[in-house]
Amino acid sequence: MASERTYIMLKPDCIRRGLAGEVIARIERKGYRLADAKMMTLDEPILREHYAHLKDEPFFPDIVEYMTSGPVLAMIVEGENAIRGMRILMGATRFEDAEAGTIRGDFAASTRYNLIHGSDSPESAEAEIRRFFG
Ligand code: YYY
Ligand code: MG
Repeated sequence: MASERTYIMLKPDCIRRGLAGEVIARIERKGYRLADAKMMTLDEPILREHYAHLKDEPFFPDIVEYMTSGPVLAMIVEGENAIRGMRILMGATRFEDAEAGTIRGDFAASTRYNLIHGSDSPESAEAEIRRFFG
């Protein structure tokens, strides 16, 4: 399979807890490459686009509050099968389902404060890289 690019974002709790280095090390040890990275502070309009599939959920305002609470590290991660591979490395969305050995399984004790975002399909990877890197 050809090399893929996926959009990965270390969320505010990951930065605040000083876990960015640990998470990036796991990504690199897996064999993926960091193609680009930048610190950003998000605002509500970009989150309305990024989390459009959740905008009618009762917890959407909490997500916005959390995701704007501090800087994130936006990254483009590259490698063979990187989109699906990064989802496996991250672990399940619901923290109680995230297996030990995954990033969320090892470091997250909450579904909201789950450290990391990763694109869930080739279509969203393309849209998200465009959204955050232009
Ligand atoms: O792609 P992924 O992050 O694994 O899950 P999504 O279903 O896209 O949800 C995005 C984000 O929303 C999730 O990482 C945490 C938050 N969230 C939440 O706070 N409570 C839920 N019940 C579901 C999702
Ligand atoms: Mg998602």
